Amino acid sequence: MRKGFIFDLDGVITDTAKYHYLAWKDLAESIGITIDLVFNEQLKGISRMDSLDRILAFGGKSDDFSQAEKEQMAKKKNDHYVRLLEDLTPADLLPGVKEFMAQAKAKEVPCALASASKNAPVILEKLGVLEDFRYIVDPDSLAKGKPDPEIFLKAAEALAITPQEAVGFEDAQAGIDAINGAGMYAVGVIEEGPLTGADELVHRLDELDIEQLLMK
Ligand code: B16
Ligand code: MG
Repeated sequence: MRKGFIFDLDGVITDTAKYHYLAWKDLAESIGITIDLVFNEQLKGISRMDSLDRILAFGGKSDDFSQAEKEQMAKKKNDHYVRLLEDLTPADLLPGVKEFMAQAKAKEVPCALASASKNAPVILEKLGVLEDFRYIVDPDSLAKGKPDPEIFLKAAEALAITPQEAVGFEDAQAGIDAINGAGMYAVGVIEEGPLTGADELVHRLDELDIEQLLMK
């Protein structure tokens, strides 16, 4: 019997990946690295600094910058990303999210957020769903990012449920691997895939029957 839901943000609640991509693409261009949408798939669910490391490795420039320069680059990307978030509204919720969250609320299923994004609280507020989450994991409190299960385990603990009582929702492979590592039921949210290891795949959250999901 499942008792709580733990959601990823980008790709599950809203599509901020397109803004992350624009901001990273600009930053990468400024240091002579060209990234494309295929490469961008590898950045989904990955923390800001780990994303930068992957971009530098992709461009063969892993050893070209000091830690201070890397932090400056990550800040520049984030400032750009935050500007792109300014116009976010509830209309930017992914299809089916509002309906699914309303059902969870009606059935009193507690929800938590397990996002790698340090911008998550601001994004949830702009989307008008901040109140729907009982707990948001602070990514700064984590020793390891996804695919490590830590972020999902922290969320379950905060909801006072066991991992076996939790359902995790993710769009990225690193996230599905984290949910599986935590021993939770994994729902994969896909556009066109591929995503491996999920217990169930959907295109939008309101394809799910909450009663059946709670019985898993
Ligand atoms: P920030 P999620 C992740 O969100 C994004 O998928 C990933 O592209 C991003 O680098 C990461 O958040 C950190 O975001 O720079 O805003 O702290 O999928 O875990 O909700
Ligand atoms: Mg995601």
